[in-house]
Amino acid sequence: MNLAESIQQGDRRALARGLTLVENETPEGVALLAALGSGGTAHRIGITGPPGAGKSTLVSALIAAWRATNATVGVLAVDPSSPFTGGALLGDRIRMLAHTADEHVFIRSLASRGALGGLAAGVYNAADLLDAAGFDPVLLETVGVGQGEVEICRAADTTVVVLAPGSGDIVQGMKAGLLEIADILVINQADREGADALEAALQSAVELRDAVAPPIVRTIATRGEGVPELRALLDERAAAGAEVLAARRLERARARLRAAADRHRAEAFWTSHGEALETAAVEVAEGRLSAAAAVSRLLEDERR
Ligand SMILES: Nc1nc2c(ncn2[C@@H]2O[C@H](COP(=O)(O)OP(=O)(O)OP(=O)(O)O)[C@@H](O)[C@H]2O)c(=O)[nH]1
Ligand SMILES: [Mg+2]
Repeated sequence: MNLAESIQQGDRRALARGLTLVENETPEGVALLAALGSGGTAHRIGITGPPGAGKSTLVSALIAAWRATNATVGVLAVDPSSPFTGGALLGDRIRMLAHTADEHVFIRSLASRGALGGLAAGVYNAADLLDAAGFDPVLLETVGVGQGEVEICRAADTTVVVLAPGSGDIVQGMKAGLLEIADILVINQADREGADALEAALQSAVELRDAVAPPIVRTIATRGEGVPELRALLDERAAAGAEVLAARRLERARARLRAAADRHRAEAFWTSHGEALETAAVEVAEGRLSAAAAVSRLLEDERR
């Protein structure tokens, strides 16, 4: 049996191997995705928000809710390389361990390799593979602190932004552009002081958006409270949102093609002009040439 067939049979070791291949965009990975067909039917849900908001706890509670109705759930947790969140990973693993014995749940941590374009492509491919392997929904957990994470959320059909009272989350969230990308806003840790204030702040912030204001849901992930409501909103979107999701998918396909073409072009460029870069770098370092002029020259060389 080949790898694609093993994955279709539900072989988890084969799936893990396949994920490594597609994540790194190896030729075998490309062939594997082609052999499996594109999938494209799973609801891809991005869960993002500031560090410690309770994303992993919420993901775990959502898994339990979906498992109760026999859904098969895939999770991609994008490990942040940032040192102040790195410590939470072990906790994540332990929390999620509750589900790892379940053959209808597949959880994978994707390492952040620094290069954002590359990481985003790896996440898209991994989501494709889980989708093609029959997981639905596919969840993507990322820490929403910067543009890179926002980028990864484009891999999702639906983006859930998780905030918690206090700790200036709202300000942080706005800075990272989180409110603009939210399809659903979650106020987690609603048992803590400041939930009302956060909700009021969110209400007035989302009213300023051009688009339809996203629903706001309160949860206490540790106790599973509010999770059925959140799940209902997600299922509703998956069921009724064919047009919404189609538009999102088209946007995603465009972004992926663009990124792939950019990478391809850049690679071809540096393969043929690598030496010219070195020469120009020396001139820029010695102050004989501005960086902008160096770039113009490299591009001109390419046209010849
Ligand atoms: N009081 C309270 N604590 C919560 C709630 N949800 C999560 N927590 C706690 O908040 C802490 C952080 O939760 P995580 O689920 O690890 O948060 P996270 O957003 O995944 O964190 P990072 O992955 O590090 O960004 C943990 O100690 C949780 O037990 C909640 O609803 N109420
Ligand atoms: Mg987490």
